[in-house]
Amino acid sequence: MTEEILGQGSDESKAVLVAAGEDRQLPELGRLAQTLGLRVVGELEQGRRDGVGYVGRGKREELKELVDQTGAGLVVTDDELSPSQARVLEKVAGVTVVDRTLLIIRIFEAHARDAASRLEVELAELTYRLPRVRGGYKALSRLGGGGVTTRGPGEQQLEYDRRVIRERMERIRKRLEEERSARKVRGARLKRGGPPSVALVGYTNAGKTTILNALSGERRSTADRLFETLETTTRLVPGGYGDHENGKAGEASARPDFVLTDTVGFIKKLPTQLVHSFASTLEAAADADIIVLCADAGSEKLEEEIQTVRETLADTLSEVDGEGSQCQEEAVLCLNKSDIVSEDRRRELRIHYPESVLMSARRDASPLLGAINEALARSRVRMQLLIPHAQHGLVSGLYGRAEIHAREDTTQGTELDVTLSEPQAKRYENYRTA
Ligand SMILES: Nc1nc2c(ncn2[C@@H]2O[C@H](COP(=O)(O)OP(=O)(O)OP(=O)(O)O)[C@@H](O)[C@H]2O)c(=O)[nH]1
Ligand SMILES: [Mg+2]
Repeated sequence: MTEEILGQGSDESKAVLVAAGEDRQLPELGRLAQTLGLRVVGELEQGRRDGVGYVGRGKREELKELVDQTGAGLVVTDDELSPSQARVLEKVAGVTVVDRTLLIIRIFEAHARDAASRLEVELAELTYRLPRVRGGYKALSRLGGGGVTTRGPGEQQLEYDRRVIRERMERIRKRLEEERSARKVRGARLKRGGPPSVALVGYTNAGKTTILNALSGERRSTADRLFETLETTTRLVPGGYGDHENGKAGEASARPDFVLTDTVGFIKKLPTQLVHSFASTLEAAADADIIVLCADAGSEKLEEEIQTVRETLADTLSEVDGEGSQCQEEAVLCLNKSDIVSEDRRRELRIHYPESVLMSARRDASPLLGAINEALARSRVRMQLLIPHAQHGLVSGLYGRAEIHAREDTTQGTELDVTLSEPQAKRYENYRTA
């Protein structure tokens, strides 16, 4: 696998990791490296980041020694490097230097399954490559970037290369934009009068796909690798009947169907070039009636991972969806993989996250089903609206987001009878007549 992706000899499967600065994530970087089939043979860190060479001069010398000792063929840094930092580090270490951004881009590339994800990754890579064309940043060509960077050193050639990259980026953006519009139309059609929707979001490897599989009977690929899922998938979760302890079958315990969407996982220090790749995840989250935030209860950085997901959702949504879209908070916090945490820790988690669902999707995902149904029931609000003609945009905004029971155009504006999810209802509160 390594050779396939890195296109190089055996040495380059051995990597030394380097992290500098306050926010260091060496264990996670190690897992990212392993996801690409690399073997971690050494680690080095420093509390301060150096502008010239990522780590200071002394550490750079240490790095050189470590690389020589271990026979590593690759240095992987925990942060994105400027082209000149990469050159400095490469010169000292004498081997290829790959930064966190390129590593994640390569993982996305290896895991992209559908045409849209492939285009997203290509766009991310071109965005990464564009400012690095001049320097002929070695890692790019050696890691299979090839082509454009290796063609020629001449100034004219460089200009030509940049133009080619920009044109390709433009074409990809257009294609993706078209796809996105089509998706929106499709989504709106599905949504009108359709079952309520639930988006499953969370840190990478938290178990989102396992949950989707458990609840929908699907068999999508899950693996103990980061970024296993890159495409959003929506599946119907049939409601059927709940347990009938207190009622006759078919009575009030009937559960409604809902659609569940599995999404791309988030990660700390998400490369900005890849934000676009999360567009459909973020759209799914923005359009869903409720959001389920799924986290790995066994993770040592549980709280940090939950926060990362919340922040990434809030920060990137406006970028992807433009103004006016707002991010809702999760309705359900699901702490998954309870089977791998101790009884003590489970008790602690129950105290710390009293509202959460602590469960193991591997064993039994039904506790989540109950929580989702309750949240859905809470989240729907029926209301009558009068929207003045001047605010007509708000009416079209309702299509795809609301169940519309009746609509009438009057001289004052548009009168509507709708059922909305709670966050959407807040937006329309000013126009409510009943
Ligand atoms: N022990 C245990 N492992 C679980 C549980 N749920 C999921 N896993 C494992 O955790 C790993 C990741 O699960 P996925 O469902 O692929 O996680 P994901 O959130 O979809 O990950 P990405 O698609 O990479 O973002 C797999 O090896 C699963 O088998 C659980 O309840 N208990
Ligand atoms: Mg997944």
